[in-house]
Amino acid sequence: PSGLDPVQVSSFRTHLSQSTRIVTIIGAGLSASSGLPTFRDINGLWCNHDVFLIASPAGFRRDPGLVWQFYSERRRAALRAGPNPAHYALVNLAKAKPGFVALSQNVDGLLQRAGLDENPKQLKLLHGNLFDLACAGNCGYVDYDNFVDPLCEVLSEGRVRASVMGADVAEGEKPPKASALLFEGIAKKNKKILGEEKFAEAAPTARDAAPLTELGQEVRVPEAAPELYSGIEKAELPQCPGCGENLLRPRVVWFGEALPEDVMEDVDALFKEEKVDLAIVVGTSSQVWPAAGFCEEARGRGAKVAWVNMSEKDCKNAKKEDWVFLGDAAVILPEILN
Ligand code: BJW
Repeated sequence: PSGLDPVQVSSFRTHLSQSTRIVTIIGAGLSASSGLPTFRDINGLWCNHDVFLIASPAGFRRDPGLVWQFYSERRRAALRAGPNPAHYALVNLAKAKPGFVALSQNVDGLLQRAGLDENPKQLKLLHGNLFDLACAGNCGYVDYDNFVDPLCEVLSEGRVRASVMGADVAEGEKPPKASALLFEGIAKKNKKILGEEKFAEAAPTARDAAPLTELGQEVRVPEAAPELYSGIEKAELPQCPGCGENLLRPRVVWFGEALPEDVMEDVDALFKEEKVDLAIVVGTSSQVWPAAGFCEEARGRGAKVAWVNMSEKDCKNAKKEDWVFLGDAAVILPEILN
């Protein structure tokens, strides 16, 4: 039992039953109960990594081996996991409501495996998919639904250097991080762009990341400590069969990269519509843009908003008229949706 307030659940369900256009904004918390770590929680994926060493084009150029090791582990973990009751609750809702659409930041394929990809209009993948590969250059080669594991010998299970996944760090000890170096470079640049005063006011995440996209230019990744290199040669990594010149990369959206154009067109069209009845924000820390802005876009189209999250602080943008359901999405969604 979820322990939710029955009055809240009942008023939500009444509104749900009257809603036709329903938008869900989805993050990593949806798959937490499937055993996949989230990004920013205490034990999350970034815990032992620097975001920009892994999830940026500059990070990939710096050490594609490190990035590929990280994504190989993620592919394996996602394949071994299965959809949980939260995924199935969303799929059931999608079947009952043709106007349902999921805007998902997740790349793990679990919503598709639960059955949501039967209607492509109902699933928009904002940040790509771990199982699509693309040329890291410009040749345009894409390999969809590639579930091969390992993709090459050097990416076999167990070959991932322990330090990459943080496993060789003794308990209570901090893993080696290049963030000081990395952020120093980025921060210096931002200070120059923003000016001392604005820089001091900016949130740490915005100080570190904003110029990546706001100015449409890339941050140079400074040299990181030697222990943060994978030591893997490019020749050992998956090569693009399209051009024979570049590496393949996971077709996910990294910091500083634009979201897929077709997906953004669909999202723009959605928020130009006359009316959205209901927005449900599930398992996201709402820190990453542009997805972080979608809830307010929906509100601007008249939507009532519901939040489903383990943490109250991640519902900080909730207004007093919103529904806030705190707890595990895998418990809450089946209760409130089906
Ligand atoms: C549970 C639970 C349970 C746990 N039940 N809940 C404006 C201001 C400042 C910066 C920017 C800005 N606009 C853009 C930027 C820059 C940047 C950005 O947002 N930076 C921020 C850090 C500030 N954005 C971008 O760069 C984006 N691109 C872009 O804007 O392009 C513009 C452009 C146009 C033209 C040319 C060029 C550019 C791209 C963002 C890409 C993000 N990529 C990643 C990696 C994807 C691949 C991969 O998976 O590895 O996407 S980063 C990572 O964060 C991943 C996630 O999808 C994303 C969101 O994370 P999410 O899902 O919210 O996870 P968590 O861990 O943060 O939260 C989990 C939540 O679940 C928590 O709330 C828990 O409490 C909860 N939870 N268990 C319910 N059981």
